Amino acid sequence: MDPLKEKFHEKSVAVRKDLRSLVKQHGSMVVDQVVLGQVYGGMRGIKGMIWETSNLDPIKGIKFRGKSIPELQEVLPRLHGSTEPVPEGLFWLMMVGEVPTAEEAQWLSDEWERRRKIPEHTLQVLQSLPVDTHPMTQFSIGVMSMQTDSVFAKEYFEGLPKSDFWAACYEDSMNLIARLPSLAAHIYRRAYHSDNHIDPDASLDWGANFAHMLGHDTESFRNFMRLYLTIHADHEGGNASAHSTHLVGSTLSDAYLSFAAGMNALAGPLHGLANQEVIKWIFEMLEDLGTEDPTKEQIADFVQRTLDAGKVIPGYGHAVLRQPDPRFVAQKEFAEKNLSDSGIVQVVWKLFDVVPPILQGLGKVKNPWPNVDAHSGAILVHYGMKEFRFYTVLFGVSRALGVLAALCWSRALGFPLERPKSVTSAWISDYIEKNKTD
Ligand code: CMX
Repeated sequence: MDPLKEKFHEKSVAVRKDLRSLVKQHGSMVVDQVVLGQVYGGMRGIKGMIWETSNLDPIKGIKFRGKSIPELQEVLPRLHGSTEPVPEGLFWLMMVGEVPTAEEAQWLSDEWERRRKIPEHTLQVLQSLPVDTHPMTQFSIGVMSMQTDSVFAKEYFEGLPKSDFWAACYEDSMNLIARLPSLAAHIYRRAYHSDNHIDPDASLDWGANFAHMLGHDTESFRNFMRLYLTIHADHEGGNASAHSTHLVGSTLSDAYLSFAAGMNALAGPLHGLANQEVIKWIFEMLEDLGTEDPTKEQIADFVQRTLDAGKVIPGYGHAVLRQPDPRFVAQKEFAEKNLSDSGIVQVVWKLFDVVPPILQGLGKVKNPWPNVDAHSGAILVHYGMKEFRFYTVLFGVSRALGVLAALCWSRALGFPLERPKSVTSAWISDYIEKNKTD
């Protein structure tokens, strides 16, 4: 057994044992109450699932195994002289709750390189699609096409006992994560660089090799990719991509099927697609205003016109957060250090000053602050990666780390089929009638 698998098994067996007695002892304890507004309001805030890998606080933002993004930047290993920690370290942390050593992160990097090759038929499937098929659609189809290699699906068919589900899920998750940068880079180079592909460099870590295969191969961009792939990885379990992966996974669909479901959720404009929408909207604004360097007054006018047209301001607002997203802040700090003279980045910073008071003024937006998607596009444009329809795929590659680590935990802890209760509006009316207090 490989070292991560062994450690994961040891940790998860211990947690599973504790959990059994915990549920036995306290299974009927009330942990939440649900009000009608939540039933009609997208189930916001209802505590109804377990997600071991990360937790989201409305004010402090995301913590991965209890560690904030600045703390991760302190403790996670760097490889090959990188200025940013490598995502391998975060995956290890999410899997076993321990910060890996540089040697352990390097082992994982080598392991993903060993598992990296995507099947030939996946390339053929992609080739059969119109080249302008949205990259997220291609990504999801590409992931689905690799399901032929699912260890879980094969072993389940052959009668795998429940106690070994976790091990097959681990193999699928490791293989899938290892392959995603190659799949994504293939989609990118096919769509935007005349099918001219770049061979991987086996000596590089996962994020740097991805930058290399995309063809934006400076040391600075490699570092941005390492940061990007780390901070987008997980955002607790209730967000749409995580929850979709979890829900589909709870039917014992394998990691490929479950992750593809999550990617289809990420492709929605209220979720991950917002990163493409942000930069598209910024470009429209610059064109409309006829300048690359708009004043704050000009920006405020365009923001107001967007709202008057009945649209949302992409990159702003969040279902849980009530402060600027620490993932936005991490990217801002990276940009301040590495590309503070970039014009497009400065537009993002002006938006940060202008948009929140306008949204606050509407009196209905619960969080007027920027989310993760408000910043990334401008940095990518600065590095020459201007094909914004591709941006959500980058998010998807990163999101695999969190949702697949969590899927391994769900299998190891033996979580059951997810099946919440729905009611009809007629039931609600009846319930109100019966429970009137006056
Ligand atoms: N611009 C304009 N109006 C906004 C807004 C924004 N950025 N954010 C919220 N609102 C509006 C909502 O549309 C809603 O209006 P109605 O009552 O008229 O329908 C009202 O404010 C209340 O919404 P909320 O409770 O503050 O926000 P929700 O939890 O319902 O939605 C989110 C959260 C992210 C979907 C929403 O803020 C939004 O649409 N933002 C823009 C899209 C975006 O950036 N999405 C990316 C989120 C991060 C990610 O998942 O990647």
